[in-house]
Amino acid sequence: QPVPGLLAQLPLLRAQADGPIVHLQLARPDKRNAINDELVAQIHTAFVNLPAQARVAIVSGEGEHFCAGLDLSELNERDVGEGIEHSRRWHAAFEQVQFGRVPVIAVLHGAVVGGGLELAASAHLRVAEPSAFYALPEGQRGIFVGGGGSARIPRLVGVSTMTDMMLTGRVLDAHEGHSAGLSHYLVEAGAGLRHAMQLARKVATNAPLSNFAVMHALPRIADMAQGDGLFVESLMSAIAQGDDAAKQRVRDFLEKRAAKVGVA
Ligand code: 1HE
Repeated sequence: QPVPGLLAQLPLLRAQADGPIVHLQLARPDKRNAINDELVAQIHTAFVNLPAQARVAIVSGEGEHFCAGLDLSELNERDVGEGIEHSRRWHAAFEQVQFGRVPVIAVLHGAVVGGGLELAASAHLRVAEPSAFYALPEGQRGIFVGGGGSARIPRLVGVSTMTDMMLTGRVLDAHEGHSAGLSHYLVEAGAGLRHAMQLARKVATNAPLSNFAVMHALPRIADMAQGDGLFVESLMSAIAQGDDAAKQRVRDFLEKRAAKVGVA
């Protein structure tokens, strides 16, 4: 169903809700979902204003491609100062994707390039279809990543692979991208959204505090020195365990009401 409220008023992002799952679709297919100033602002607005019932978000692209990256038609209008502000707006928007309220699943097909790959890298899970291809053509365009790519993409594929993609313009097909670590799931053509919905339903059944810990504590701990990370882990795990949801789930398992691992 369409999502009521603010999300229904964003013309470049089509929002649909299915219970706790909110699906946001980039809706500029005639421009291959290139992200202009308006679209980046709408991504920001959408993730700040996810409806209260949302427990998971899915991001996909309308048409033949996920996203062609930065809208290059707006690039030449900016001076250096405006360029910094522009990049910071992307950072603010994608910060809400990665460190917002709910886990985000990206469905990737066709071009996942430049800023499109930066958006995909901000999501928590990536489901790719065989048509997906990945590139960072910033080098060819005379620019640099500005949407958080230099911080997020090396954490998926390593600095070395990103260096290759940026220096040589190398395009990774869906299989190469999958092997490199860009997607978690590589599914059949046309099956991306269905698969993402299945995953979303699983993610939505977790205790919200567990999902919060995975989204907010895990990447921060990974960036810490081990001793600091272990200390934060102890705090986070005690907070999660102290929650009623955890106590109930553990009781359910001990009293044989909860599924065993590996049993649907
Ligand atoms: C665009 C853009 C765009 C398409 N900005 N208008 N990104 C790139 O360098 C990728 C550039 N795009 C492409 O290489 C191709 O368009 C695709 C491989 C993505 C798709 O090809 P195709 O044949 O399906 O479409 P097309 O015919 O190339 O494009 C259709 C229309 O979309 C056309 O406009 P039209 O008015 O002539 O119909 C294209 O101009 C337009 N279009 N991509 C503007 N990117 C925060 S920093 C991030 C830095 C970056 O992202 S740099 C990478 C930019």
